[in-house]
Amino acid sequence: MDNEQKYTLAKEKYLELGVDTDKVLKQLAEVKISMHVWQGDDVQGFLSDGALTGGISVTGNHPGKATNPTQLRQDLEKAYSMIPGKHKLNLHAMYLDTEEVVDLNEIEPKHFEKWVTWAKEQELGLDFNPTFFSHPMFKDGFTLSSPDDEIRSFWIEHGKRSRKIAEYFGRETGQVSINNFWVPDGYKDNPIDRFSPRQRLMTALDEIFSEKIDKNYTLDAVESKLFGLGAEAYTVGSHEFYMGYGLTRNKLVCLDAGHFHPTEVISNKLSSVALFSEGILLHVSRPVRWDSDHVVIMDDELQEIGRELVRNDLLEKTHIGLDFFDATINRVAAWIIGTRNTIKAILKAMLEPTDYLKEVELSGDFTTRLALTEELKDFPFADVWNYYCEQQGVPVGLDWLEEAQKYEEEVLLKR
Ligand code: RNT
Ligand code: ZN
Repeated sequence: MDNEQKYTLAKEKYLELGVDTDKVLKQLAEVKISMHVWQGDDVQGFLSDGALTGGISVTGNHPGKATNPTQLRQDLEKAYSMIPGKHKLNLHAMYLDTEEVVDLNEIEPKHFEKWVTWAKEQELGLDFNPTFFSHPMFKDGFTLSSPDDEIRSFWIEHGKRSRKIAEYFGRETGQVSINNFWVPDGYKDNPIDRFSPRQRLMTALDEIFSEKIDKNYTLDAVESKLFGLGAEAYTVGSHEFYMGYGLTRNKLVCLDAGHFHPTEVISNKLSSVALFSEGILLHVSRPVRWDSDHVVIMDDELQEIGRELVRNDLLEKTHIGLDFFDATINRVAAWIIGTRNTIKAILKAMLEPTDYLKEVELSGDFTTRLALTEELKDFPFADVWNYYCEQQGVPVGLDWLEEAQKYEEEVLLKR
C-alpha cells in the first residue's frame, strides 16, 4: 500500500469521529515554526570567537559545525528541505553578516542584508533577538539592570537598534518579525536588594521601547527565566517581572519550556496568559532536570502544548519558536527532529474531535472523555503525517536520516 492509500484509510477512521483530515492538513500548512539559527553553531555567532556566557551552555563537539554565515545558511537550507511547510528563521544579533567591524551598540539593518536576501529567496519569515550575552559588556552578571550607567546605556542602545533591524525584517519579508528580549542578569548568591535591579530593568526596557514602531512589521516579546548558571539565587527578569511588564506594556509574553520549576509546565499557562496578553511567544525546548535545552522530542509536554494551542484556538495569537542546542549529535538532524516533532504535535492535536470532547466534558461525562482521549492514541496518526510530508515534497518517515547522513559525509565532515 502506498502512502496515499494508507492516508485514505486513516481519513475514513478519523471521519468516524467527525475529523476532516483534508481540512486539517490545510490548516497545518498555515502554521509557521521559527527555527532558531543558534542550534547550527552551538550559540557561537559571528561577533566574536569568545566563550558563550549569560548562564547558558552547550555540550558536545560533534564535527562539522558551521563557522561562517554561508555554511550556516547551507545547513539551514538542508534542514528546511526536510521539514514540511513554509517557516521562519529566528536570528540573533550576534549572527550579523558583514565585513565591517561593528559592535552590538552599532548594528544596523545593513549588517543583516544578506540574511534578508536569502530569506526572500527561501520564502522564509525572519524573527530577531538582541544578544545580551557573550560580550565584555556583560559585566559581573548584569546588562540592562546593571547599576553602572555606562553598561546600561550600551545595552539600551543595543536594544533600540535591534528593534530597527526587526522592523526592517518585517518590512522586507512581508511577515511580522518577532523581536524577543531575554537578558541573563542575576546573582549567583542571595542578594540583599532584589528590588532595585528590577526597577532598573523596567526603566531600561521602557527606554528601549519608547519609540513606536509599526506592529505590522515587528512585535516585541519579553522572556522570563527562573535561574541560569551563575545566576542561581536571583534572576532579575523572572516570570512575575515579565508577566507584569508584558501585560502593562502590551508586549508578547515569551514562555520558554525550560524556564520554570522542573514540575511546572508551560502548557498549563497558555490559557491564562492568552486571556490577558497581547500575544504569546513560545520557546519550545526540553528541559532535562534543568534548563538543559535538549532537542525537542514527542514527549507528553510537547503534545500538551500542541493540544492547548489547538483546543483553545490560540494558534493565531501564538508565535512558535524553538530553543534548544545539542552539539553531541548532527546539528542539522537536531533541527529536523525538533522542528518536525513540533509540527507533528500540532497535527496530532488538530486530529482530535475537539468540539465533541468539549461537549462531553461540559455534560459531565468524564468517562467518555477519558476513554476517547485514550483511544485516540491508537489512531493512525502517522499515516496522515506521512501523507502530509509527501504532499509537501519532503522525505517521508525516516527517509530524511539517510539524506542527513549523506550531507554529513559530503559536506559537514569536509569542513
Ligand atoms: C536562555 C533563553 C534564550 C536563549 C537564546 C539563545 O535561557 O532561553 O532564549 O536560549 O537567546
Ligand atoms: Zn528561550
